[in-house]
Amino acid sequence: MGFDSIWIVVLVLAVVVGGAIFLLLRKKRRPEELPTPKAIIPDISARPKEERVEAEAAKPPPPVEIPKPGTALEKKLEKTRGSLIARLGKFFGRSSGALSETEWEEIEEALLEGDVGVRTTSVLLDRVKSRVNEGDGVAVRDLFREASTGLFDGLDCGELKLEGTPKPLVISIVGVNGVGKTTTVGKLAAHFQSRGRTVLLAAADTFRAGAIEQLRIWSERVGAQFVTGREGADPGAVSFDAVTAGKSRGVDIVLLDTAGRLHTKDNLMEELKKIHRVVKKVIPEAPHERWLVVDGTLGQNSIQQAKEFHSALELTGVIVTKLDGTAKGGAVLSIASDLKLPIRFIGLGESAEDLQPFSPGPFVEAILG
Ligand SMILES: Nc1nc2c(ncn2[C@@H]2O[C@H](COP(=O)(O)OP(=O)(O)OP(=O)(O)O)[C@@H](O)[C@H]2O)c(=O)[nH]1
Ligand SMILES: [Mg+2]
Repeated sequence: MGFDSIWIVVLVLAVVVGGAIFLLLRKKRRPEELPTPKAIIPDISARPKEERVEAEAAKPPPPVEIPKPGTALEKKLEKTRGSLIARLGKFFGRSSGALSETEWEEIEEALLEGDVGVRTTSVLLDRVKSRVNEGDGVAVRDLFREASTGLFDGLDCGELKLEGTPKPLVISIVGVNGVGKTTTVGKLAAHFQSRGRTVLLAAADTFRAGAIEQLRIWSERVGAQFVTGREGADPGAVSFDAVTAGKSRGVDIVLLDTAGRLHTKDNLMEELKKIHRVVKKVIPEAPHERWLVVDGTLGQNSIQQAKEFHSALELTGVIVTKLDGTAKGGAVLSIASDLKLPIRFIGLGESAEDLQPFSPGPFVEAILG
């Protein structure tokens, strides 16, 4: 091989090696030639259903966004709504058929923590799961909304129809101490008066110092009539006088504000039964309505309480108060479905206008976002 030929070989080698290095570097620098994330995720739509379920379940959930409250009710129920959505929100947009067993368990846990209660949680999950089999494409949120609203089916919730009711209509307000009975009586007076009805308030809590004065202030604030005895007077006698006065004065509605605390719970139930017996001497069908006030911040603890009142007094409705400051609003679902009692009103604050007739649809909408 001559000198020239060696040079030619060296040149050819240099061109080949240089070209190879150039190509290698170029390849590294071209991100578009890397497989795209889309290409990494296999197309699951073409797979059989079982595999699809697993593959969808393996996908990371989208981040949970708690939407800003839109309606006034959403704003008042913000704590309940926030805590439910924080736990359940990541499932809401998903297709119900795509949830794994672990995810269903997570949903169950979230409902229990939201104070929906063991029995109602299992009723809800049964309903939702039975719908899943019908069509696996329905969004989880829609199924829960439907199932939750369904818990109130057959219950005559919301404000009382006042047309054709007896005169006076006697409503007894009962509940343990501090749940908001007196405040609710005041708010109810404002509610009925704004609907053109005359109202008389009876201070039948003569046990607690200050209770009579508290109701008197409410009666003045909302412009309702007021009847009471002296402190320590017999609550039965006060109620008798109030219903008698209501009848003779021709008022539309008499509201009885009763005590929440006595020496024992048995004493309390006996006193309430006695009040109800005594007003029957004036109007045999009275008290026409017996509404239990429960404190919404107590969550599931109020269910047992409500059962005891119901078995002693045959309640006709429930009012849940203080829902404005609690994350336990989910308990409203089980109060209705466990007790099979209509929720009449909900309390959303301390002033007269913070009482709303309860309506299942808007309530469920407000807590599920
Ligand atoms: N945030 C809020 N507070 C409420 C609500 N309803 C009542 N309250 C407050 O709860 C406290 C107790 O209310 P009361 O009406 O005195 O309760 P009660 O059941 O009559 O109490 P006793 O007569 O002692 O048995 C008061 O400070 C009320 O202002 C509500 O819906 N929301
Ligand atoms: Mg009171």
